[in-house]
Amino acid sequence: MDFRNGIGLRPLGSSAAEFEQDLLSNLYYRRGTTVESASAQDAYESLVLTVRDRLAERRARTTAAHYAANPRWVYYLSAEYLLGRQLEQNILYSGTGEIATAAMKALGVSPEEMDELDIEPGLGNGGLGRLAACLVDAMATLDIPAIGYGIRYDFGIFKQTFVDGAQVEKPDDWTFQGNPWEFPAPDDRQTVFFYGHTTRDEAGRTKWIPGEIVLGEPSHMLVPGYGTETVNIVRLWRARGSESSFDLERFSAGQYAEAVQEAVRAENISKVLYPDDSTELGRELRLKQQYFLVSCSLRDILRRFRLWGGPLTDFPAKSVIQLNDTHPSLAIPELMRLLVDEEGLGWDEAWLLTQRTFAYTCHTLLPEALETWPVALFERLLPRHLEIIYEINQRLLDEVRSRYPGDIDRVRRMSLIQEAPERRVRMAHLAVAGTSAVNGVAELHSQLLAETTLHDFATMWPGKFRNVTNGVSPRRFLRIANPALSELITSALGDSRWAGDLDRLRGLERFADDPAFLRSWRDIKRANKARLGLGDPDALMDVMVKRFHEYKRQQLKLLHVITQYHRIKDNPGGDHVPRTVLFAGKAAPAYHAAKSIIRLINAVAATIEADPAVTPYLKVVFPPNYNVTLGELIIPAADLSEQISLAGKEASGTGNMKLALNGALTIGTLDGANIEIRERVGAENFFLFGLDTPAATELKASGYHPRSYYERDPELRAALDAIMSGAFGGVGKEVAESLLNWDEYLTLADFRAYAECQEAVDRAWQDQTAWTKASLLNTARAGYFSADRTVSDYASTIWHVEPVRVTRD
Ligand code: B1N
Repeated sequence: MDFRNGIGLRPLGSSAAEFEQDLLSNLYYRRGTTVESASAQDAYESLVLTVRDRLAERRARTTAAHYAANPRWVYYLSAEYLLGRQLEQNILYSGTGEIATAAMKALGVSPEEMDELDIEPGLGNGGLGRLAACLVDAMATLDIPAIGYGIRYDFGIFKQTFVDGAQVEKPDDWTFQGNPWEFPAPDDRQTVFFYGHTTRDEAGRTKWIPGEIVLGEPSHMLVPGYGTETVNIVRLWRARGSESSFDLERFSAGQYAEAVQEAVRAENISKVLYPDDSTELGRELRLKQQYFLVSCSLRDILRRFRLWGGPLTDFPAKSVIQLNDTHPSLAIPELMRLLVDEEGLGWDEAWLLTQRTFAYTCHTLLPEALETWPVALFERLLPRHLEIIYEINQRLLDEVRSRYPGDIDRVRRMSLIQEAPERRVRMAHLAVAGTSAVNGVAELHSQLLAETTLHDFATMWPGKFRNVTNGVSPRRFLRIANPALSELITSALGDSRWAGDLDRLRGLERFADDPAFLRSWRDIKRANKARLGLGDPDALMDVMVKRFHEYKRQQLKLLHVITQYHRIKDNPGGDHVPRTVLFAGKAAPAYHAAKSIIRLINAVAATIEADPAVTPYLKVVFPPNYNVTLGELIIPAADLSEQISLAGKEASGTGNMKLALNGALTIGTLDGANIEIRERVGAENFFLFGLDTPAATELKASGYHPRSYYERDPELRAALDAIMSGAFGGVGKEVAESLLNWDEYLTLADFRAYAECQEAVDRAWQDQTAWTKASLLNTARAGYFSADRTVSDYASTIWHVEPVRVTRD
């Protein structure tokens, strides 16, 4: 028998009886229990193992096919992955839907009950983390040999609760019952150095003598492709104390706590996800996390490369490493260190290999989200990397000086080191210098990057800069999240190929004037609202779901809600369009302004709820703890998608895509991917308002006075006065004050245009047939926003990789 790579494995049965047999066997032999005494958790874990085994078998074949092909691999490095629940997706992808349902029935458990026990790994903050999950899903779907690398945080993104309307954070101990989806791989553990100093040996090679040594232990989660045999993985690193971190001498002397102190310190590195999203945070432990991820992953990538045995000069031909923002950008000096110090390559050769290996995706334009780290911290934590960064910088600035003689200011601007007010390393500059491709995440964003934030680099290296517009998984956000609509689409199009080829949704356009079809479409939306259970399913469901940030302008939406409340109060018998306004999202725990907005929303919701004259027309709901799972429930129920950031601030947005795909109409500014959504769904099916980027820039430059808008606009004034006078339980005065005195994101300047646009929304809603047609056209034309398209763009323009098909035998 040939035991290599799963060859010779007994294939797992595809009948219901065989699936039940395997489930029972898992219950008995892996859970050690019987049907009679099995708990729901036992049933769940046995089910997971039974599904997982089917994917593990595909994984073995994938590995065999990949090694045989010896391809160029994609390595995706990301500090965050928001994978969402695994069970339903893995049942779908493994094609075990029917047999798993039958087995659950035989066991006396329901799919809903099993899903409830399937804990979402919240290893990310928001869009950036969910994008990573959508991209690895699409890479597997397109048969691209790829590994995602990340950190296995013990605690994921905090759980949001409300106490008196204020956000209170609770820890997310997501593995308290273990994680049955995960495969530990302790054999592949790596050693990571921190602190210490550098010396030179007789040959002149630099050696790093570390002050702390930590182990990185990997485990992986399976990432199956849809409609293919490929199963890729996400490999997650967990920090552990090294053997020497247990102090036996102290232990013997009875100093038990002191004996494990070092191990505890080591394990803290992967203890918790930092809950900041596009906001500033410069903590030492975060830099340690970043280096931990990078060091473990690069050693693993090199280990895999050595299995093949080719010369190091072929490393870039066999590996492309995509950096998900600057969080893993230490990979650049780390690869230089490995090539120069450990492999003995010359600087120039190592630098060419490094640049050819890496590509960098930038996800922001906000200055406070561009990472910089104090030089002093670097010097202590990563002394050798700082030397390497200085060397990279010297060569970079030599090039700048020779290209632009005498332009001293340009040298200062482009330096990897910011000098004042404090010396700091600019990670985005490092990422641009050390890669061969830099991309933004929507057309406008990529253009603004090249014109503003990274302008000097784009001028010097124009060929490096690209756009790759984001996308979302059609499986998770349509097929799984919206089963009723998926069925309707499948029956209309004749088959379900759209889920793997989203442009096929175009075929729905021929139903745009079919009254019976439109009625079914509308009935499903109504049923999705009823399923969500927040507010009257016949009311317009107006949805704003995303992290809380002033630039996203939840406060603008809130000012409109207060205005609507006043209009209803002033005209109780008026012809008001009933609306449920849904907010959901978390604020970074230290972001006080964002938390104040949350608290004010909850206070306004309570005031409205207590007013029977208003409740027939207006309801504000704010379900806590927005995450992937809750998104899958809310998004299919939305009629209106709020994408109202100040133009030029939202890099892309991806919620905007998920909502349009589910037939919500967008009310939005010309920001991020909104622009591309509008172009594709058609201007007549999109509610556009507000300043565009040049107008916003000009208004700021010419001196912006928010108070003048307050003084000129009676409804705006009434809304702000109500807050200031304590109409909402005395809550939120700081929100109003900040808007009146500062209003960094031009909320008041856009208020009137927004309110008028919302009136256009109300008018459009009165004609339900026309609305439903626009809804259908949003779905039909959203195919471009599939993550499959995004990945195929990366593959052809940046990665230059080819698919490798995995066959059944
Ligand atoms: O990345 C998403 C975009 O769709 C959003 O527009 C963008 O805001 C988001 C530091 C970030 N940019 N930067 C972050 C996250 C965590 C962190 O610690 C920054 N997230 C985005 C996907 O491209």
